[in-house]
Amino acid sequence: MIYKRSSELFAEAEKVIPGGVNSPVRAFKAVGGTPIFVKSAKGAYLYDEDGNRLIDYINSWGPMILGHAYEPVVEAVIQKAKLGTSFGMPTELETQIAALAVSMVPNIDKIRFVNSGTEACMSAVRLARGFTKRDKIIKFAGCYHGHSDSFLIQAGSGAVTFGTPNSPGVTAGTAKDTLLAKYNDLENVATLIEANKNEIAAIIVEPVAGNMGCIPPAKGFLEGLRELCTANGILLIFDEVMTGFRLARGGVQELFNINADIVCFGKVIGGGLPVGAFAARAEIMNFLAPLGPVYQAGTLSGNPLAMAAGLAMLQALDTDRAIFKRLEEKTAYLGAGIERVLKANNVVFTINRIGSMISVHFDANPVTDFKSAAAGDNETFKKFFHGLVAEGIYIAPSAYETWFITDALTYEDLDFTIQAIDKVSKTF
Ligand code: HOZ
Repeated sequence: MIYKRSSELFAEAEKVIPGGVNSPVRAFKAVGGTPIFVKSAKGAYLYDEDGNRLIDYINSWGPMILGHAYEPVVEAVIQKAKLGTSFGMPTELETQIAALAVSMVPNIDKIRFVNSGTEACMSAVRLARGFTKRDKIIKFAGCYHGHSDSFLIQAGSGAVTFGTPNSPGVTAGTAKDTLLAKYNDLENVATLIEANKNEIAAIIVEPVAGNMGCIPPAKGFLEGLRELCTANGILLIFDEVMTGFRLARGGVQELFNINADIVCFGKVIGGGLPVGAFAARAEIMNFLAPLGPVYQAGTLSGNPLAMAAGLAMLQALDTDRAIFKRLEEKTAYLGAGIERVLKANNVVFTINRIGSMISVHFDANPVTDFKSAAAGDNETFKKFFHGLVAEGIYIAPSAYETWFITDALTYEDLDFTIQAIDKVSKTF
């Protein structure tokens, strides 16, 4: 594949945008080379500025669960745009998407829309602090809840990819209120709670981690967190930015039948437009301004184009009740195929998979937390990544990211991908 135009565009971008990108994980720093500039996308495919076609396994880091340029979403946005793009006043559309989301997700009465997953998690923590009148939170090493100050402590995703899991710029005062626990280790969480009795407002967790590769919760982990929270007056926040409306209609709460106190959304809920949301039962949500004392706001929150895209997406997922099973089957097929060819080529690997999330780790040991995720062989990952790009397949340019499977992928696409992985892994 030729990347002449992408290289030129990247050189231009670097002059006026730090690192040439508006979000660090796009910059290829973990794998080397030049970011690919996208011209357009349709269904399961990306088309770049050099005229190459790539099968897409990032899908905008999750939102495009039904494929790129999904017609009902595109049409909804076009129609809304003709009526005005932002008012800073309430619209009926906001109530429609809120009502639909509340009907799809268990255990929530009210939802507030924001503009990103970062905003959702940041606001959820503020709400939890206001509600419990406590300051501290527990987060897990390798979990990523966006780039807000409280979360950039041993964060996953781009933060760890670039070696800055604890970012400069986060004050010591902020950092001291974020306690760090080990994912899938309940004893560790219990010890932290004991050492900070009556001081912890919330435990925030990706109920299926997706920012150190895909790491499903160990048996009993989420149930244990629920029990610890209930016993200690702590709110349990599920960051379902990746998993919400993806692993099940009602997200992980539905999938594992475990109730969180606050749930955060992003990605799929916006249908590819910038949308986040956080939701809870009324008792908690009524603590938000203008009803309650916890302030949270946004000029573009509930923006009509974003709400139109999100509503069209949720309606599609609500209507097609077979979608999550279909996605799971496609992902299982892909996982089994990758396993077969990597084994045949004597590659050391571990595959983690749940629903339509999957990650390939170049290490023989189980990947269950940040430490085991970080043990993967990054040199092999680099060869894997560039080898796949050369074959017309795009995965995330970092070993710490999850692949997101879209329903637009055909079994022919999956077979093509498995064959490409066979070819590439012979060169390791
Ligand atoms: N939160 C996304 C998945 N790790 C990455 C998006 C980004 O940081 O650009």
